[in-house]
Amino acid sequence: MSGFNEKLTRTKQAWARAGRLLTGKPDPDHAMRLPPGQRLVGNWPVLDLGVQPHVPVADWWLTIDGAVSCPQELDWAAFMALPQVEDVSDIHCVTQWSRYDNRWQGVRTSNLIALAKPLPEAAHVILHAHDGYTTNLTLAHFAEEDCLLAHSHDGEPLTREHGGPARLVIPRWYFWKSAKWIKRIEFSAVDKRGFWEVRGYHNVGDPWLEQRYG
Ligand SMILES: Nc1nc2c(c(=O)[nH]1)N[C@H]1C(S)=C(S)[C@@H](COP(=O)(O)O)O[C@H]1N2
Ligand SMILES: [Mo]
Repeated sequence: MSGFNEKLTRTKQAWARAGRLLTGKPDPDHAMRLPPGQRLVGNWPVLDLGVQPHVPVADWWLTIDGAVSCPQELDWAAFMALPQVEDVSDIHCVTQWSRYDNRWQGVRTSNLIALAKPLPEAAHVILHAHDGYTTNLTLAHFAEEDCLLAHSHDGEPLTREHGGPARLVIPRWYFWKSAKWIKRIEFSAVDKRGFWEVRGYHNVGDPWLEQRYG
């Protein structure tokens, strides 16, 4: 992969090594709405690797493959023909900003899972994006009912900077798990650490336990 901002990546990798931003106390009971070490923002920051792929819906394809019995190739029309839902959730970014009440529209990941029919050994999911970004999570976490493949936010099509035309929304984990510009969902028997996970970020990323790094 190439084209991403090497300097920015190295800086964040160094922060992970130094344990920077580890400031709060774990709150596994969610006694507060704001996870430890986070601050609430009113705007919506944009985070990427220094490239924002342009993917017209006419050229959009989603591959669902790996350890599944029914691999899928969905074009935009097929994706939009799936049952549509709305879900409101909070964003918690590892760089310490949180944003409440994000109203997402899209298709539940459970719906995509039902289409692809993972094999019994499929315990992990790896998300692949058009900018070369990857991130990994367990199938159980990917399947939570608040996880969406979203095409809209507040009723408006997702902008390019926020991952349009379609991105994952995985609200229970730090937002680096929510891959923008998604092109492939790979099911796997074995775990494969993603872009930030191999650069010092935590493999799980629970904001309530402050699993930023490790
Ligand atoms: N494809 C891709 N997805 C990505 C990223 C990225 O660099 N590339 N950054 C992640 C990180 S670290 C965060 S916090 C969120 C940011 O989403 P936003 O820009 O819509 O706020 O996207 C995540 N998904
Ligand atoms: Mo992030």
